[in-house]
Formats: sequence, structure tokens, C-alpha cells
Amino acid sequence: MAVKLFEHPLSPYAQKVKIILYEKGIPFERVIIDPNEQRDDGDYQEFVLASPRREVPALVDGAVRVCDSSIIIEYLEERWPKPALSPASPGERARVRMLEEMMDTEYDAVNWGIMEIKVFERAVGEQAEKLLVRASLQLQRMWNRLERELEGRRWMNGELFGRGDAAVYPHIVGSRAFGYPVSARHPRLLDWQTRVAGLSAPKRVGTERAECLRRERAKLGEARPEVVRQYRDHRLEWMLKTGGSDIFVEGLLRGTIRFAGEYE
Ligand SMILES: N[C@@H](CCC(=O)N[C@@H](CS)C(=O)NCC(=O)O)C(=O)O
Repeated sequence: MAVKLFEHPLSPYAQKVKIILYEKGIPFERVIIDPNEQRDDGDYQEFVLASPRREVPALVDGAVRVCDSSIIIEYLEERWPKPALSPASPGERARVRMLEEMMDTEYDAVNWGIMEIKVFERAVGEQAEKLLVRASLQLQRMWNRLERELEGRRWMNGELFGRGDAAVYPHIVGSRAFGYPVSARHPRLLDWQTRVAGLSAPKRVGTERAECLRRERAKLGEARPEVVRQYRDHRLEWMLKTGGSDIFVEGLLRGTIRFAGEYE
């Protein structure tokens, strides 16, 4: 039975897992789940069983159900060890896991915050400007860290392309899409980004992302339906610490902010 991946092409977490699946050459069926839409079909029921918090991605491999992108990658590495996409030494493996953790928590939260302001217009005027200035500084500091990771290394993963690169690239693409491309003060990171963009797995994931954006734009046109957004852990923290606690309270009162689904 083929592996099934419940995913959304715009999710950086889903993109990370797909880069690993494509690199390993594991055949899989994509099932697209929009986290903002509850459904009552069989696929959705299977998704909820695999991902109790109703977050994408989630993977089903026969009787095995796995959620959380990092845990999915651990599973894929153990179930299909070749080609190995994690570094060989324990120290380098730990470094890559820490990098992945930073991207999935602190970095993702900044991109997400920018999207809340620029796309969902949670803040306007002076407050929006202030939040965006803070976000830009936060990105610059994380780009500094990423630039250092590439000192003496060809890839984020080390000598060979792998998990470290899959963990960083989708978030960098996300920043660029929101108007924050990596600055010229980070030459190694810029060069790395160009090299990753030329590889087939990231390219394929990029095409799926672009197709999804086209579909969404065709569906919505100029309409901006009010979407009830999930505020979770680092994303919630970002809004509170960066100067948007009033945005959070207002969203809760108006019902435009929600938390993760609960276990059933
Ligand atoms: N820790 C999870 C986070 C996944 C996540 O937050 N996914 C988002 C999409 S980018 C989601 O599905 N959110 C659920 C929602 O919006 O209700 C992972 O690494 O897979």
C-alpha cells in the first residue's frame, strides 16, 4: 500500500517532508487538506486519526500513522535509510536538529506574523509598520545565524544536501514571498538558496506551491473571506511579544482566532 501524505502545498512543514520523500524516491499519494476547512469524507477522518491537532503534514504508511514534520522525517529515515539524508556524526545530527527546531518554531513564527499583517490585515497603519520592522530585524538576526551555519559547509546539512536544507529552504522561500528576500549581507546564504532552487526535489515542491497559489487566486479573485486562524505556541508568542497582544484579544473576542483541535 502506497504511503499517503496529508498535506497543504503552502505549508512549510509539508514542503520539508515532501523534499525528503522526493529525495528518497518514496512513492506517495498526496491528499490535500486545508486546515481551515473541516470535511466529513473518509480522507478527512483518516487525517484526524493521524493528526489529532489537525495540523498538516501527517503521514500514513499502512497501519502506521505519524504527525509532526520532524517526527515524520525521523520515521522516513529509519524506514527508508537509503539515501541517508541526515549527517553521519552525532554532533552534526544534533546541529541539524537544532537548526530544524529554530526554523520550525522561531523562524516560522515571524513569517506567519508577517502574513497575519500583510495578507490578513490584522494590523494597519502605525501598528502594522512597527510589527513589520520588528519582524524584519528578527529575520536579519536569524539570517546571521544561517550564514554562520554555512561557514566551511556547502549545505546546511554538511557535505551533502539533506534534512538540514529541507528544513531551512521552505521558510526562506516563505520570507521572500512575503517581501523579505535574504539580504546581500548574507552572501553564503544567497548562494546556497540559488543552489537549492536548482535541485529537482525543491523545484517540484515549488511547482506544487505555485499551482496551489494559482488555484487559490482563481477561486477567490479579489474576495478576502474572513478566515479563522489557528494561534499556536510560537505563533501566539510572536504576536504577544512583538506588540500585538491587543490584536490577539480582539481576534479571540471576534472569533477570528482559534486554537488547535482537541483530541476526540
Ligand atoms: N509541529 C507541526 C506544525 C505543523 C503546522 O503548524 N501546520 C499548520 C500549517 S503550516 C497547520 O496545519 N495548522 C493547523 C490549523 O491551521 O488549524 C509540524 O512540524 O508538522
